[in-house]
Amino acid sequence: MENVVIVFADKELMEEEQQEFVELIKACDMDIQQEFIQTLREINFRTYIGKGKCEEIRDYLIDKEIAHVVFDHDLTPLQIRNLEEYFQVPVMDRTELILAIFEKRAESRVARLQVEQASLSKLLPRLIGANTQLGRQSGSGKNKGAGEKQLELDRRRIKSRISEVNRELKKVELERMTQRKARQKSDLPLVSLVGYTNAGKSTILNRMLDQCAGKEEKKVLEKDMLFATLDTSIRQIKTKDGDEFLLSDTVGFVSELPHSLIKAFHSTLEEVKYASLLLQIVDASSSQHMKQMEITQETLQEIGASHIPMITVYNKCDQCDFRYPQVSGNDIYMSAKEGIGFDELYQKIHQMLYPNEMKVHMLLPYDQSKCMAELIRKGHILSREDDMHGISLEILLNEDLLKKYDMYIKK
Ligand SMILES: Nc1nc2c(ncn2[C@@H]2O[C@H](COP(=O)(O)OP(=O)(O)OP(=O)(O)O)[C@@H](O)[C@H]2O)c(=O)[nH]1
Ligand SMILES: [Mg+2]
Repeated sequence: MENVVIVFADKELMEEEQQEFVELIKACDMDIQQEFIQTLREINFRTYIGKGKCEEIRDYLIDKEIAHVVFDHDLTPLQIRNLEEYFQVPVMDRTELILAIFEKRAESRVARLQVEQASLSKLLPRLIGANTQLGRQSGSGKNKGAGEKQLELDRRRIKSRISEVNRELKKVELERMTQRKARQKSDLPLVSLVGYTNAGKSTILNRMLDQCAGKEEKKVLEKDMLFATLDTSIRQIKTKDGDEFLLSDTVGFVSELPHSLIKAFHSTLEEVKYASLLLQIVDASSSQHMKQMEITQETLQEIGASHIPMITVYNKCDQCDFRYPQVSGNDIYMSAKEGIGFDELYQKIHQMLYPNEMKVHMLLPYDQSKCMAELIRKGHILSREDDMHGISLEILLNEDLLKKYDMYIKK
């Protein structure tokens, strides 16, 4: 664990935002030694915070073992450099903190490449800025200083690594496109879990797998920490009513998710665009859930998925006052942890995936019983009775099936 000092500085200081920042710090295995808070009247373009606060922090840092000074805000390369020079301790801004968490968590090759791409793009402008300043110190022109040469080398290396990583990521996108085409052929609809980090997306996927029985090895990581999931996993779900669909779990959203990260995680987030239905998972027990829903909406817009039909799942109702299980329009109130509300969720998923279905009564003669296979697969049987006349069904049918089996429908 690293010892760090944190700095909150903003025009308005919101307690919940500070709390979220502390969670991010914890997620990065950092131990907070001291907090500094400043309400900013105006931003100092050289150091972001004011001169007095800078002095206070520098005095605190003397003779202490502090690995980083972390700001709950993004800083310009110039501000970072000035602050580092002044404190003589490395400075991290919010984007770098989130990147550091992602770096710790990234396990799959794709996640690693994406994190590397984002870190390098963040690093490059810092080196470019450094050059102009060093250039002045070491005398520019023909006799470049050693420091400057080194910087130019670093910069070139970084640029070539960025192109390499980009090429790798392009390959991944192609692979994913091929997989996507194969999936589309399988004819199963894709449902995507989206929402703020730590809302319970992975838990919901795992509980649904439980209900498909015996798929322990297919489970994904669910954990009480920010950004437990960093890559997209897709699993096949079969409900007890016989519905089958693919369910994808992906990286959670967070406020001010750095743009560079959204760009770098393009191939992961892109999967969401191909879903027929989104399940927005909300941590209903968080006092911030309205704000978190707004952020989810904005992020969906940014990745081009805001037009996809959506069910809003208010999860963790066991920890707050909402009545559950409860369905209200396209909203579901449930508790994934207690396993309550899943039947309601499955029904809603079915309705949303097959909006043009109609409930009908059918009488299928026994000599037509081979049609049952298709009706079981594509229809949604609510009740079945076999008697001397044939098979009586109460069933939901889509438009195609309604036409095809019209002669057996009781009018
Ligand atoms: N009390 C309660 N806790 C829950 C419920 N659902 C999930 N959790 C807990 O919330 C924490 C986060 O769950 P995850 O499923 O990992 O959340 P996630 O949305 O996948 O998070 P990221 O992968 O970080 O985006 C875990 O500790 C879960 O046990 C619930 O219905 N009630
Ligand atoms: Mg997760």
